[in-house]
Amino acid sequence: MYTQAMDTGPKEERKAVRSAAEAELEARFESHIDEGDFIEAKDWMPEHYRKTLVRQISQHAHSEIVGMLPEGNWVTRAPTLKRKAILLAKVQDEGGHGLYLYAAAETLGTSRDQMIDALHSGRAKYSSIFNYPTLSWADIGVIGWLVDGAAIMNQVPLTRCSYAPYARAMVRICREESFHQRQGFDALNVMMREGTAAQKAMVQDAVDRWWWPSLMMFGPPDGESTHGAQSARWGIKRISNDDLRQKFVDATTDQAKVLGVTPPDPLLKWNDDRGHYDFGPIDWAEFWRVVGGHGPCNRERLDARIKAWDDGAWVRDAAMAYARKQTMKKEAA
Ligand code: BYC
Repeated sequence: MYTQAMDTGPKEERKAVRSAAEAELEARFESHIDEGDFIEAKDWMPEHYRKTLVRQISQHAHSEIVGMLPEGNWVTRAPTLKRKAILLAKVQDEGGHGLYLYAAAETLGTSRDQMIDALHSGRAKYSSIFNYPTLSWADIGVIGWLVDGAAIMNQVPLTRCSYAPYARAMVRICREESFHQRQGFDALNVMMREGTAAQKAMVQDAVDRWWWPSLMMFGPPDGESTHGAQSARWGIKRISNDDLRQKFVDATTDQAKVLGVTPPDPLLKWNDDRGHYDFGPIDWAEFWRVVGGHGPCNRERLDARIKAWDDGAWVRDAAMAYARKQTMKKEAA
């Protein structure tokens, strides 16, 4: 007699067998994580770990390529040939970082087209920092010093991230980012040492506008971080949002003294007991407004990316046609 009960028996057994096998795989994965081992693309991983990585790595990739836009605005207006060559190389590096990161995310089974579509449709995020305008040449120096400085602080721990393809991409990216930070500091240092009073004021104005948004780059406070605890458990994030932010404030406050600029925070003060600088409250309402798409340049940035994607369609088509032709030639030979 054919009954549903008979039908479900073997299925239930298969499910039980599968979940026992999965439980074993999960236990092995957890013990790799506990021992601090790296997870490779072909290793078994829980679906939530995969999704967390795709989210973070693709958002990181989007940040790199959207991050090319505010700096790209100044390539034609760099004050000297030397500064123009440096800026061109830096913007090109950011494009390269985006490509390593898209490639790392692709190893998790998500296609480049899916990631780009998520960016263009507003489903994926990119760093809040790139929704602010670059109003003067000093902004380019400050992006190098503060924005790349914050990026390095956040990204050095990612070279030890448990997912090996991401960790490997980060090693190369961090080497380049440290040059980016140095060139920004150097450009500001020249203006502060040899510049006119107007140039020095331009640097201070840029610091005033970029200081707080740079502190926001590390994400919401630990108590409000949705993914922080789980990502720490999995060895994706090695240092929490607030701890990284504090390290950044400590390092840059001393660098600001060397430069001769003043961070726009009256509460910024060394605390002997803590062994850190205390700093004032961050405007988290502004952060969430920007993350939610309502920053000064969100629309402009997204429109520029979508236009670049549409305008470049013929290049992608031509490259694919060429690759197909090469394959056909090889097969015919
Ligand atoms: N902007 O649970 P949380 C660069 C979102 S590139 C926007 O703490 P998580 C450079 C977060 O996504 C710099 N959104 O998240 C390039 C989450 O929302 P969803 C980029 C942010 O992932 C060119 C929600 O808030 N660096 O430096 O555990 C030129 C709750 O947050 C932001 C990276 O991407 C933000 N700032 O921690 C120059 C580094 N912060 O996704 C320079 C890799 C948080 O649930 N990423 N959110 O919708 C990370 O390390 C982590 O993803 C973060 C956030 C620390 C950023």
